[in-house]
Amino acid sequence: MLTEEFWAQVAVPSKEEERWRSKDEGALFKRWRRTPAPVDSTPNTATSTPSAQPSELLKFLAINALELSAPASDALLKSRSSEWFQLAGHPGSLAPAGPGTVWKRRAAGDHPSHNPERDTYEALAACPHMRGVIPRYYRELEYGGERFIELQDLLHGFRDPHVMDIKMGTRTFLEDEVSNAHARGDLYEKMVRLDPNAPTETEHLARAVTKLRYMQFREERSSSAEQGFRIEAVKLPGQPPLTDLQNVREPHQLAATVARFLGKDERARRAIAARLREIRDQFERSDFFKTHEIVGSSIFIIYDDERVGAWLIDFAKTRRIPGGAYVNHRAPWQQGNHEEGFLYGLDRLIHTIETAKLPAQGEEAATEPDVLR
Ligand code: I3P
Repeated sequence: MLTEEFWAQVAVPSKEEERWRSKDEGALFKRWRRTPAPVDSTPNTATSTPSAQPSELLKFLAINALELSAPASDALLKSRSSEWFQLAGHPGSLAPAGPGTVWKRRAAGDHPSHNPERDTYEALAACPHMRGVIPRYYRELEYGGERFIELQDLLHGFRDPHVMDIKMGTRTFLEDEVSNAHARGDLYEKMVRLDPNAPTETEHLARAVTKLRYMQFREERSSSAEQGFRIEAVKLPGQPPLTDLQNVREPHQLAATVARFLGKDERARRAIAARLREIRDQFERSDFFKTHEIVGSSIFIIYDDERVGAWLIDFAKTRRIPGGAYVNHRAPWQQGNHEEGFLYGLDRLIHTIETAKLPAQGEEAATEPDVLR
């Protein structure tokens, strides 16, 4: 069972947390309550029993308090800052389209002719083996002068589900960052929030760190560097998402977090492990992944009382390996080999899920609603 001491050790106050804390808890909690909405009954979930269930307010990587049957509109897009909470990823990058789809904004800095995430979705959607392990890809579109891709809303049809977002890989930055000497104040601030002693004297003086420095600091401080994955966020039914998991590093901490996600649900554990093994099999056979590095991608896992699903998401930093070289996704990274450790991490994630000790029958599952207390 997870203790408050455990969470006190791993939990880190974030801006998001400060935002929640400044609000009335009761009013905030209402944002996660269920609202019935029309449902598309043809989701491409893995080991699921599709059935027409009331939709949740919890949406694909996001939770919103808006009516989801309306098409994406100015009102929906503009209101994201006050009404949206994303479980992980760049704030404001997702908006509900609906019903059953979301729009994802093109990554900042990407040119229309260089849109790796769109290209990756298109390539994987065209592959009979890979199309089942990603959200359904519909189209690219332009709206209000910005480019989006429209994707299946993975949460559509789940009932108040358990959700976990796991960032994959031992390396979470592109190799270009190695030569990027630009030091950033925002990353320094984030670093200090996690560990005031982490910056060097020079970095303290400059009040800035490079992106490479920050990303490697995050990898080392979390489980990314050692385990090849880190849990970015967990959402349990009826509770606000837990996103302050930056210090979850050791195998026992990962196991405890996974146990909290699974509760006593052995059925979910078995179905999720089977689905992840299926994703691994498809990934290993895929020609696309032999020739591409897949940096900063996530595995997104959802289950409720009836259905289980897991998908590969986030391809903004997927790149073809230059010079026709191959990657195996398990070898250690060296500058120039483009390995990112995705499969190294997936092996360990599957092991963690298979071996996490769940609360025994009759034993109380951890129920702390707020990890920071
Ligand atoms: C961010 C996280 C993102 C990364 C972002 C980091 O750190 O690693 O994946 O975006 O870089 O700040 P944290 O999780 O600690 O908030 P990319 O994956 O797009 O590089 P950014 O600040 O340059 O957007």
